[in-house]
Amino acid sequence: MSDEDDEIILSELDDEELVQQMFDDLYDGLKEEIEEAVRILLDRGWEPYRVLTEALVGGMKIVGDDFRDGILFVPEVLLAANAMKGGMAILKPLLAETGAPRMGKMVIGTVKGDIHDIGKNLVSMMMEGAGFEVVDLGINTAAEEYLEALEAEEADILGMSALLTTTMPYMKVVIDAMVEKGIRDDYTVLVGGAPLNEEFGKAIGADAYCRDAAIAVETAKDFMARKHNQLAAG
Ligand code: B1M
Repeated sequence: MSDEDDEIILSELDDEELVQQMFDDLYDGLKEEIEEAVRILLDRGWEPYRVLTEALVGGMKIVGDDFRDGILFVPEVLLAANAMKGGMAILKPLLAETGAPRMGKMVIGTVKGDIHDIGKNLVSMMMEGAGFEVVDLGINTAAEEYLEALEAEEADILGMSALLTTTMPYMKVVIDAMVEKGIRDDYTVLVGGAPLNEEFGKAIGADAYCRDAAIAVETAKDFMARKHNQLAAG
């Protein structure tokens, strides 16, 4: 760390400056600084969800753009991801603290061949915060692992994440395996990830494409409400 950086005292920055500084620190992969800044914003009364979306996700967008443009490379992006995870770990218990009643159970994982997990982790956190039980299968998840977990966990929802155009078709492999096994209609299938869109979700036979974590929560709630109504009617 340079002398110049030493002079920045995060707690002395106003909110706007602090968020800008967090963008820089995320970019530089400075995990401890990100953790400190998250705590400062929380102390100042920011809602955990606001810290997550405005400071962390906002900062990661800049990292993503420069990665795409060849300005940042994998090692730097890994450090940024690590710093982001440090901030997310502080927010996770707070987002889950809503005390909401159990809404349903979701099995989620990033598909086979894909190791991106930040978005998936965010979805898991937000779902837990909304009262869902989440079984996270991690990254690089094969169709058999999804299917086994759905049955073993008696889940309501399958969530799949893919960040690569080369791995998103694997979602169809999983859904086809469910169809083949005759269990497709036993679960709500939600998919998400930056390269996906609504059309893709429909084409592969998912119930819905979720653009972000907040939409995933709303969509999951809608489907659970429909399921309860059907059960009540039948
Ligand atoms: Co990767 N990477 N990466 N990467 N990486 C992307 C995805 C890329 C778009 C970068 C770019 O070129 N602009 C590009 C993909 C291009 C393409 O396919 N068209 C890319 C590439 C090429 C690669 C490698 C191939 C690079 C290489 O090795 N040459 C390699 C692939 C490795 C592999 O998976 N096999 C690779 C590796 C990596 C790192 C390991 C360095 C790191 C991942 C670290 C980690 O996740 N632990 C990384 C990162 C961090 C990124 C970017 C920069 C950021 C992704 C991220 O975390 N975003 C990404 C660029 C970008 O997306 N702009 C990029 C923040 C996160 C909050 O957003 O994941 O979109 P997102 O999740 C959102 C929504 O999409 C949605 O909700 C989330 C929250 O709102 N959502 C869901 C996501 N999943 C959901 C599931 C649901 C519902 C909603 O289920 C119900």
